[in-house]
Amino acid sequence: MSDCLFCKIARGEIPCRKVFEDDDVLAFHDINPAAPVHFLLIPKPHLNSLAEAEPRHAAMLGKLLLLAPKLAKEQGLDDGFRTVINTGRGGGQEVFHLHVHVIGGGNIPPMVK
Ligand code: DGP
Repeated sequence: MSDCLFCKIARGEIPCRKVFEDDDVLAFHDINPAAPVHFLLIPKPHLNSLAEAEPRHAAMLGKLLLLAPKLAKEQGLDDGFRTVINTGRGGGQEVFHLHVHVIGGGNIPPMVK
């Protein structure tokens, strides 16, 4: 999607503070961090949200989830971290390119009890 913000970041047209990149995915620090460490993991190919994921996306989704703990550890989050995938307007999603938030390093209260 040519006018998608995260596609532009993935193509290097908008700068970001990169955490990790390979052919399939990009991880970069969130511009508005909710905690001392807050980065986003995105697939490079455009997908609006988790609601549009299909069986053919299984490997990509698995890759994002497996990278989260690896990159969290590299960012110093030895004591744990939170992953969030906001999905759709009702889920608080603002950028409609699937992304996994990885958040930690501060006082993170439980979201659900
Ligand atoms: P969400 O509400 O789940 O769609 O979160 C979108 C996140 O994207 C939000 O935490 C702020 C972040 N964000 C928005 N624009 C930019 C940008 O241009 N650069 C970076 N690094 N992050 C951005």
